Amino acid sequence: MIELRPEESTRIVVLSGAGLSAASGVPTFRDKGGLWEGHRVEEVATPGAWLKDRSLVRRFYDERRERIATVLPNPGHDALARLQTRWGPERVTLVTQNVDGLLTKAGAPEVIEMHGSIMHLRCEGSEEHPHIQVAGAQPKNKRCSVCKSLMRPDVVWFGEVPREADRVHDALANCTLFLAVGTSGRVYPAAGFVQLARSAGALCIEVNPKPSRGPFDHALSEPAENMLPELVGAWLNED
Ligand code: BV8
Repeated sequence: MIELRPEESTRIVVLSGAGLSAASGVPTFRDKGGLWEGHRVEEVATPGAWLKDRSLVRRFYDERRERIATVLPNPGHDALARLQTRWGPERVTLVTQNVDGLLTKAGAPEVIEMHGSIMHLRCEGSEEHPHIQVAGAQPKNKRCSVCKSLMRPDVVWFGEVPREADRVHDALANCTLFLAVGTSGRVYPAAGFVQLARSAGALCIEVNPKPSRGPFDHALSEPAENMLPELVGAWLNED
């Protein structure tokens, strides 16, 4: 365990990936083959797949959403939520690639869901039109209340632009500590965040039992649900 006592002036960016939710029972994308019904995520989570076979893509999200609706945050989510609650969102920026909403469920005041939310649908015609919340299977042929287009999962697919990029870049340019938790570092632009943090002079730490071999100063090869409570406990002087 590294001896790290962030002082008052520390500004932290935490990037989380599927590994943060693994202990909650949400399967990751690339461990154990990471296939869904023999499809690679990159094939199903795309606008082309949606246009080609909406029912296949709806089934992909319905199955994950129904599973996610039954799981709870784990001690890793709880630790990040406590850290941001105590030190405030100005000092602790939580950016997640996950679409499961578990950091918010754990009580984190402000989460940047850069890949969207599986628990919401949006108009396939315009992101500006009203989004709706769903818990289980997506109602078939649900239409936008504004333009009557079909609704689609409110997630960022491959080939689509991630959310709140400017806000994330601003946080990375000003951070002194960058923590990547449970991500394989395969998907861009998230995989490039460590480089941006390094250029800002931040100390870069990874928490992952299988280090991604990105340019981190420290690789803590421990599961997030064990490591994060330990790190945050020490930082918040929790006994
Ligand atoms: C973009 C939402 C341009 C959907 C996701 C060709 C055409 C178009 C684009 C591209 C292209 N080729 C490459 C690209 C770029 C592409 C990309 O990166 N492709 C990859 C495959 C090479 N990226 C994009 O298309 C992005 N958009 O580039 O737009 C642009 C960009 C910026 C500005 C302007 C324009 C959009 C990518 C978003 C795709 N949507 N999700 C959904 O969820 O269905 S990505 C998907 O993968 C999830 O969000 C997931 O989080 C993410 C990344 O995976 P990880 O989270 O890292 O999960 P993984 O399973 O890989 O790893 C888990 C890790 O956890 C492992 O390392 C494991 O060891 C560890 N672990 C396991 N247990 C634990 C643990 N760690 C800690 N504790 C544990 N207990």
